[in-house]
Amino acid sequence: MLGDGSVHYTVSGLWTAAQHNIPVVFVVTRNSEYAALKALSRRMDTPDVPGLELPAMDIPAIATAYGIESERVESLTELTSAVKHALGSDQPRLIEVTLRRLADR
Ligand SMILES: Cc1ncc(C[n+]2csc(CCOP(=O)(O)OP(=O)(O)O)c2C)c(N)n1
Ligand SMILES: [Mg+2]
Repeated sequence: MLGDGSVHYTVSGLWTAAQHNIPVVFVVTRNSEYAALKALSRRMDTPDVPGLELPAMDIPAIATAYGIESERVESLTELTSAVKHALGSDQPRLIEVTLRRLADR
């Protein structure tokens, strides 16, 4: 599992999984923000840090570009079914799950 921001730090993992056909299931939580960094900035009393929004990013398309089958799910039921399907596959897959943003913590 990785966040929609963190996926970019480790994007080469998609390439490795595709090249070696490793049946990893990547589950990406999509909240369209760097929530951890927002929380950190609040804790450090540095409000209005720029660049912490991640709008309009098509992460399943990034997986497709690396040759990995992918899908986007919107509910727990869809996620459960997608993960079960992916775990039964002998190929890597990426599932993006859309999250509701929680109140600022
Ligand atoms: C290579 C690397 N760079 C920077 C960080 C610091 N870091 C920890 S969490 C985070 C952002 C996480 O954002 P996201 O993946 O979208 O998860 P969210 O907090 O939104 O759930 C960053 C930059 C890190 N852990 N590793
Ligand atoms: Mg995020």
